[in-house]
Amino acid sequence: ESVTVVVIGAGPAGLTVATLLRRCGIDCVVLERRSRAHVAQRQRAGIVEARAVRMFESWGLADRVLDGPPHDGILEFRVDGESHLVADRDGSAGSGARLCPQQVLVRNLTDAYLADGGDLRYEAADVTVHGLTGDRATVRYRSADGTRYAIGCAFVAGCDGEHGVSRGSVPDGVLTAHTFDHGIGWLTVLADAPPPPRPLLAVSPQGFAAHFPRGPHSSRYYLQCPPDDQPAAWPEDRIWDALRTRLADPALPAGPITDRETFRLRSLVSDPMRYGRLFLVGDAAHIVSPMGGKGMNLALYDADLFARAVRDHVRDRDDTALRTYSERCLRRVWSDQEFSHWLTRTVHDAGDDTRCGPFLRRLARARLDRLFTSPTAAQAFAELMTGLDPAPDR
Ligand code: FAS
Repeated sequence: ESVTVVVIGAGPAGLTVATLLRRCGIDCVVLERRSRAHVAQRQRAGIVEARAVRMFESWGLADRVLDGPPHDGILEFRVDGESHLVADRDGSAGSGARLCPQQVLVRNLTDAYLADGGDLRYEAADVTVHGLTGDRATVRYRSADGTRYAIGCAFVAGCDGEHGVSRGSVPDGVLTAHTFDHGIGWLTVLADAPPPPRPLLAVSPQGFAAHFPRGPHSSRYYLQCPPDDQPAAWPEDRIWDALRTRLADPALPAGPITDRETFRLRSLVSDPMRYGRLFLVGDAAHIVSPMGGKGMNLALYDADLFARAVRDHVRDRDDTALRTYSERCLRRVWSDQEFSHWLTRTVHDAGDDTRCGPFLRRLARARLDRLFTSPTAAQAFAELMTGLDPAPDR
């Protein structure tokens, strides 16, 4: 078998790459380790930022792949129970963010890709990558019935997330991994409980909490916890008590909890995001803490750049975009890492100062005060939330 691109992974990155390539008439195969049912139910991100919405519009895909109401462009910060509404729309003409849960986007991309005749193979096991610096690469895998395949390709899109095989296919010493650990834990909870009218970030002396919409009848909550905490330390009563206290909302309605997990807030950036014929896309290249909702949106950004670069190569015999892919993606990655880091420190240091001390707590409070009172600071915040780059890609 031989195709132009083999895509490893059918999450937001892989399916966006594959769907965009199909739009360009470029042949590709998607190899996904898990079943379609498993991938379709994985609930994570909940907002497609304005830049990504406009990206899908530019490909004529927005109506097919984006569901969910437009985000009204307002975030609520609740500091010690006091509410502050902050715009996260930058005022530019054009579509704003959409409250489209990640699993809905993934399902719609899957349908669009298959409807366009896309080749998507689930339960592809033992994927390995070969010949990345040769004339053609080869991707090998074993299908669910045990048959072994080898696919020749011009490019491999490593869209297999943080624990995939593609980044590991790069020889030692080529990639630099930049990592940061905030020393902060989060308990994240999904519940069939009424969503808030808008995303809510709460700062309290007991620690950070957040309440985000995840569809018309679901909510995602975050609760700051010790970095090594486990879900078992959080029985339902404790979860709802902590949320009502930190969100300063004693009447917060509860609901059946459908998922709970704990994780550490940390970041990872792999540099470069390319090795020969392998291009790393999304979480396979970078991890950002969910603060600011940038993880999935960065995956969509990378996917768009990669698909356009392959289109330029195939249609125009122009490899400029392939050569600059890593540099251009990393410029955006570091900008979003910085924003997420700033927001993470601000909303955590401003609350519980047992972790950071009173001096850093005062700095964080000053940053919030500036955000709530300075139109310039608010505009800078809104620009970063939309993902719209004031200085278009170089
Ligand atoms: P993914 O991990 O989504 O997809 C990788 C795919 O590759 C998976 O389907 C996997 O099965 C497959 N795969 C792995 N190894 C393979 C192999 N060897 N062979 C074949 N296939 C393989 N981001 C936001 O923007 N906003 C948020 O609010 C947000 N909240 C989050 C909450 C949680 C609890 C978590 C864990 C993440 C959150 N994220 C959020 C980040 C998250 O959404 C990721 O950024 C996003 O899934 C990245 O998409 P992909 O790069 O496609 O990686």
